[in-house]
Amino acid sequence: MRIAEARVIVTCPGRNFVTLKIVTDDGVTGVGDATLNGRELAVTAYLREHVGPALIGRDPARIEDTWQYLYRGAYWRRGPVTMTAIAAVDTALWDLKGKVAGLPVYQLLGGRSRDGVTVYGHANAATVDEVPAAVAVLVADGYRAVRVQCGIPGLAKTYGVSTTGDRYEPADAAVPSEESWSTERYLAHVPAVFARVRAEFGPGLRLLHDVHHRLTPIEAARLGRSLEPYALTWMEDPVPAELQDGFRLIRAHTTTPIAVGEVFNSIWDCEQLLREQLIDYLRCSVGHAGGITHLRRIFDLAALYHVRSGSHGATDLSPVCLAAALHLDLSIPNFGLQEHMPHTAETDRVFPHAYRFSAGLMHPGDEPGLGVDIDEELAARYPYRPASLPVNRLEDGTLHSW
Ligand code: KDG
Ligand code: MG
Repeated sequence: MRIAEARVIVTCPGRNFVTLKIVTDDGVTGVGDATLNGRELAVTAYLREHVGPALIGRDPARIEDTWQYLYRGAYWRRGPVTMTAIAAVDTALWDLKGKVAGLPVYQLLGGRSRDGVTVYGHANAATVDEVPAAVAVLVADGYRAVRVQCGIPGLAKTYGVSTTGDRYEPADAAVPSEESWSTERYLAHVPAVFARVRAEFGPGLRLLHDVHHRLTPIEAARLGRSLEPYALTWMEDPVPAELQDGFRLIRAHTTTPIAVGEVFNSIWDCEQLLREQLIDYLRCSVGHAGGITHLRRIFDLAALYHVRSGSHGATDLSPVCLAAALHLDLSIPNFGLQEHMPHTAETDRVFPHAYRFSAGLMHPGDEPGLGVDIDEELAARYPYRPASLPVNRLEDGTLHSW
């Protein structure tokens, strides 16, 4: 069996997704997610122009060798575009191998380590008074873990909080829109949000919060300490993670657990944070961190340092990525939590899938491979629409960190 075609499909059923479909000479197919939010066409070109032609004629069973060929063989290593493209190839080859074997991918990874994958949902509200109702919706749906984001008094818009009442979709304009930020207003406000949620929902509900890389280490230390009474499961992306020594400062001041990794794309982004035990959850995704092969290697390293997985699963990761994440989540020993933002009905129709949600848990299903596909005819009805994530400025106009 040989790879005969590597097809890149770009579609926008409500938001943009890029999918790689690998087809063998005897007609077996595998799919991988190649979506990089706001940079979709860069990965599309990388796959179409550079990676796809090199795949033709290769043995699809040689997943590890193909990974090494695309990573070591490219000379230009790492980076989000390269690693998303490699991830798409790797994921598609695991899907294909599962179909050839007649087994779901989680069986190829060693089988189930748990009954289901605990997922967390998103509760977003404009004001503290509206937060309990937003959390209650998720609790009623069965979620046992909830990420809480709230509008900040004095700021017109807060990233992660919908202003329309619709589901939150951050990539909103062809040229990035601009939002404003105030660390002072934010730090003064957040503890009251969690005080309210804990008071209303008690100690049993797992609570999470995403800082979106906006603080300095000492500000993050202060936030973590102020949230300690509310026993969060994690404080996510408290600071931009280029300066990893900075996490020592946060760690020295607070016992609020730290989750990091959604913008990481290689094991080398994680290595110092793991080795120095500076984080508690690692949130890399199959789609952006080199696929199932590389992410499993990253999580194995994390396990040595008591760090659990908490993979990124926002709606800009396609159902193909979510399916792949669920197979990995089900099999690894150090699973922590999986993010789950349900896709729109339009997206779900374009990507028919076997995975399901019930009582706070997800399961990837038992179809051979990943149990997800792309309906190419339907996908063709949704042409690409340029959309970007917003940028962020302080109230005096200074461009600020994500
Ligand atoms: O593309 C960026 C989004 O996926 C990201 O902003 C969402 O932070 C996010 C999260 O934790 O889901
Ligand atoms: Mg995040």
